[in-house]
Amino acid sequence: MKAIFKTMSVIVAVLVVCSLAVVTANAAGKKIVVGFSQIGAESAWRVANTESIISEAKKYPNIELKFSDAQQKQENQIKAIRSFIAQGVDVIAFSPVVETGWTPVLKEAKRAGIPVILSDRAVDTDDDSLWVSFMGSDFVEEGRRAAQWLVDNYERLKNPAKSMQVVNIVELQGTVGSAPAIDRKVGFEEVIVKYPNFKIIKSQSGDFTRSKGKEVMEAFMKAEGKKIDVLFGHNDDMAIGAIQAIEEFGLKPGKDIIIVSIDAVRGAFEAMLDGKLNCTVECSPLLGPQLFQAVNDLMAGKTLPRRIVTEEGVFPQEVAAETLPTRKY
Ligand code: GZL
Repeated sequence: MKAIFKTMSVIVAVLVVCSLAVVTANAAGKKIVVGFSQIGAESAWRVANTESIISEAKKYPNIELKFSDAQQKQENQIKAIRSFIAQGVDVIAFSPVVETGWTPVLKEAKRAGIPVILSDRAVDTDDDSLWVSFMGSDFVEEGRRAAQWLVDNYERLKNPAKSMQVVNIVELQGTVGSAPAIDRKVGFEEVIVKYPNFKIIKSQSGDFTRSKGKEVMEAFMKAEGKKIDVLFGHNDDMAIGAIQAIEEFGLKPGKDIIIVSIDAVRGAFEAMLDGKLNCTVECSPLLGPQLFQAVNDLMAGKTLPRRIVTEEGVFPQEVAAETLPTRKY
């Protein structure tokens, strides 16, 4: 009899301690812990994206952000996600550097009962239950917009007589295997194919960085030189690097070679004001507000939309001066 009483009193004591712990935690306002794996700092866009996420998290006293920078390496992102799982965070969010290779680690997050939000870029997995929402731009549409601006404006910008001849385009692609690089190319070619005189004569990855964009453009100039009529850059940073290569070759960027790129970062507006870039298609990095609104909604038991698309515009050189003062990144 005594033994039973003793056991019961131990169980009661444990229950009291646990419920006190829960009360203390709630009373102390247990924070929502968010683990965010960022790709790196490869471009001005990425730096602005990081700033948006970190500054927005600070606006929520109920949120603790664990932030990790992967230096553009998928293995570092996978390590970070595993670490977030081990720490028992409440939500994992990440911008996947490439589309594939995520299923195993996302299954581990699912087994741990941790919801995953995709920020900026999508993943290619056959199990859509592995993530709850994807927020970011429509990269295919961005590619379409770049090409449509080009075919609508090329004749006005270049020697009209040339407009009836073949227009030679070189393309600086983003990071190989990344959603923006794959989709922007798809969208651009979807439009260009309707205009047979526009031809992509060279296409190579500049990995979304200024330095690589310059290096690849130097190779394009060496191979094709004055044959090049247009540069399509998958982001502004590579286009800005390419501008240096064009000038060092002795040609005028924005005049001898028409340049259209994507992101609409401050550097692109400055290059347009210098007459060296002709158009930038907006891709907003300011995802922090959407992300933490989604986190709070998720933790309040709401169902998130599977897809949250960012609204964006197109900025040609002629609007650069009036637009630049209004830009937030
Ligand atoms: C697009 C983003 C891309 C930007 C690049 O949403 O993933 O990555 O276009 C950045 O500038 O490096």
